Amino acid sequence: MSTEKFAAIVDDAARTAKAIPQLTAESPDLSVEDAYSIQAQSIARRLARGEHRVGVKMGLTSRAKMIQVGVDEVIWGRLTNAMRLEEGGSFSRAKYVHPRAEPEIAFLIGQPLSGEVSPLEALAAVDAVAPAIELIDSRYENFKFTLPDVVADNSSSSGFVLGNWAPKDTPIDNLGILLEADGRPVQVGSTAAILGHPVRSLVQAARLVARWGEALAPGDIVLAGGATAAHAMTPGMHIRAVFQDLGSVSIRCVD
Ligand code: OOG
Ligand code: MG
Repeated sequence: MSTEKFAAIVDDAARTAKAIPQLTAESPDLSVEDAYSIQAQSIARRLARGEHRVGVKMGLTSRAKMIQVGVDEVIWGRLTNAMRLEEGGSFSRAKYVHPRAEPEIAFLIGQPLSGEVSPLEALAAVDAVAPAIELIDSRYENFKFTLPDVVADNSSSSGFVLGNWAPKDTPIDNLGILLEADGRPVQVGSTAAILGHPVRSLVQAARLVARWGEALAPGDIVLAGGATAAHAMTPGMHIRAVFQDLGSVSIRCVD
């Protein structure tokens, strides 16, 4: 099947919140290269509907995440304005297949960044950092996929919530994180779980976007990847991520 047809399949699945079989079930030879092209074409469909690109998300940048989904390679996906959810607001469970929330660090890019850069160069391009929750929603049945499947599905990206921006020189190398569901702790971790330091995720983001002919631009948001395993959301559930020194960010799941 053509990458264009696959792009329509993943895009329709996301748009209608209907689970689909893995693309690799039908095309076992699907390469990661093909998968990124499917992702780009599926995002082009969103842009054609009026959404616009606001940044990128990194995925599988911590051991906890790799183990949870059984894929151990760093991946990336694109963020659009339609994926941004209001901090302290709510989202409808019906619009997602099986949403999960994970605590992340967000970077606000101030200077263009692309290609091979050092952690110091990456940090120099940052304007601010914020606590964040990413809402991931694999479009595949049972949240099961291979590397090409998840890449084609925009790396499960479906929503994100940003807390308050903090100055770029706020240390973020080893901040304690608590993820609460309805006030009870469900995950505990540290920003150090993100490749040893979240800035390393930004270094990878610069490298990976360049590999696919893109760059990080001023105003872009970069999500560094989940620091803990993700937590499944059910209607009524209130999820809050509390970050040492950075504050907290929350959202509620409704019917
Ligand atoms: C893949 C996306 C991973 C992260 O932060 O590691 C991701 C998935 O878990 O469905 O967003
Ligand atoms: Mg994530």
